[in-house]
Amino acid sequence: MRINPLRQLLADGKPVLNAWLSIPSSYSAEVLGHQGFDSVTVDLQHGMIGFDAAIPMLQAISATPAVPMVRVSKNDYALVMQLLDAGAYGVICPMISTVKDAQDFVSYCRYPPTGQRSFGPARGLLYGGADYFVHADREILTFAMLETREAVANAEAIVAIDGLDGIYIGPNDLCLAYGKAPRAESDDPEVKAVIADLCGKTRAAGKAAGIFCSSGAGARQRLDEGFGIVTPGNDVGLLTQAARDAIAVAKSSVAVAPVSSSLRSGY
Ligand code: 3PY
Ligand code: MG
Repeated sequence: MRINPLRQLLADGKPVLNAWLSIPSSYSAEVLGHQGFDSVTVDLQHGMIGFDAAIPMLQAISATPAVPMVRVSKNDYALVMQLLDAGAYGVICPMISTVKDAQDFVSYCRYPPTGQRSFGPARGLLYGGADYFVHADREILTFAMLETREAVANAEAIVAIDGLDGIYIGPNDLCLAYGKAPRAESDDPEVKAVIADLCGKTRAAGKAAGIFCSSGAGARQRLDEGFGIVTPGNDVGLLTQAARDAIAVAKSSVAVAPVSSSLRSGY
């Protein structure tokens, strides 16, 4: 089976940069997959993406060096399995608040006797290889999103669960849980302390600590704080910022540095 390079990067303490797709386009997926990200996540929770749109996106990512991942819309047996069968090599599951939530999620991703994943790997076989079934439990990564007060209270027990590879903090929902305005990089001392505590507990358990960020600078800051897997903004955020920057530069009368040669064509 094709190995999952993220597992090694995380084990070696090397930073993992994970792109995040909310535009339902195989072309966007392919473009981002070629930009140097270690993985590309198709977001079925807040992205404008359903299962049928996710399939060509996973196919497109498969044709790039990046590892195809998904964020599911909820902790759902059928949906998690369908996306694994569609070739996802990692699953990020939102709103995991209890040990039972996390155990259920992990069990959907693992074949019996460890879990309750049903057999029918479809695209998983094409992407992973003929021996997919033998090694899938080893290669497929599971990340629980901790983003509620209940999750914070249960964090130590959740990160200790066998088969859970790591957490992926949803900082916006975490802000809401503490009565604060949603911000990926909130300055609120209480939210900052909770995020640092979750990161520390996850690392102490030998698991990967991931977090959603709003920009490259935000991602850099999180890596410096000890996170191992970060998302430097989603596709819409990157596109929006790039468009605004381009407009601002075009309107300014100040001479600017030339764009890099690979971008000169405009593509
Ligand atoms: C959050 O910040 O809550 C997320 O789930 C990121 O998408
Ligand atoms: Mg969230």
